[in-house]
Amino acid sequence: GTPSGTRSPDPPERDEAVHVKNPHLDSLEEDILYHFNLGTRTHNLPEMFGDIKFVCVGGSANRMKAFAQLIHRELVLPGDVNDIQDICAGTDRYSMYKVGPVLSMSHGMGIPSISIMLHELIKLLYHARCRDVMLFRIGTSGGIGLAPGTVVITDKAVDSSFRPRFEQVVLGNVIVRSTELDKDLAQELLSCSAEIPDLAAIIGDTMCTYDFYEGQGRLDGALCSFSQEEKLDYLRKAYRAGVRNIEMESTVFAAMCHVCGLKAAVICVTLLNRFEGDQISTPHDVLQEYQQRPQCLVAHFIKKRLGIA
Ligand code: R2B
Ligand code: URA
Repeated sequence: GTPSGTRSPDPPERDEAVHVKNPHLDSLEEDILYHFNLGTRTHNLPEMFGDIKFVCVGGSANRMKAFAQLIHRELVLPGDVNDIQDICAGTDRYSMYKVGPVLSMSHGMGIPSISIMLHELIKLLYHARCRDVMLFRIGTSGGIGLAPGTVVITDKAVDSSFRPRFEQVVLGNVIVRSTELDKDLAQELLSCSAEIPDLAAIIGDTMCTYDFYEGQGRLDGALCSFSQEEKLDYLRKAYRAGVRNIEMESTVFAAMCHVCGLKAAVICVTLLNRFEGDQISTPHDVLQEYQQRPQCLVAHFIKKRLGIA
């Protein structure tokens, strides 16, 4: 594989190790994962995390706790589901739960929040010497031309101009990174979805924005500088470009996983059809059930990979 010290723009050759792309890291005497309240001196990361094979991330801390409990039940692990502890309890930035080979972690809302979390998560997997790790983002989104409740497995994560790229400002310059995701993994997830009753899933492009309101063409924010017709025009253009849902983290998630040699997938349920409106008016219990759909799909995938489904 590529030595971890090179600063190549290319992804590493496919091997199972987790790569960090930072020549300075190995000269650190101690690496403090500040937002996790973990560190290489204070914690034995290989012992705590070395057996992780599946990492699932999602915006909300409660949802990721529920996912950890679901995995605990589905994998029939020893111990009480109610005893699962937040490993990041020492900080309220993120929540982290480990159940067997599965790590379930929250990332907050938006690119800056998930980006900080991914820097520290990828370093954690590297320090723990994990191998063969897959990452999943399970989340919510606004659908374009789909029945609410549809699960979208992302083909390409695209920016607000429908380009499969993520721009990061580094020392005042813009660096562009590819947002390619693993096509085989997306297909495998789609096949899994067919085995779950009443779960409609498709593969499509996912648009990632920096805002929930104006940034997603909503007419109901505190500010709005465009008309209903202009909004619909933009959503129609997105649809024609292949976009089927809109959320706020997929491009940086895809870009960082790609550079570090991690297989990754994005699975988001649509809460509404944006051609029909902007407000999320669906009853709470229906939304709760929608949000379980990506969790069920990834749980089923993990069970199949582990040979227990
Ligand atoms: C989906 O839902 C959140 C906004 O409501 C955001 O984190 C996202 O990507
Ligand atoms: N999350 C988003 O980012 N947009 C939506 O419309 C719904 C959930």
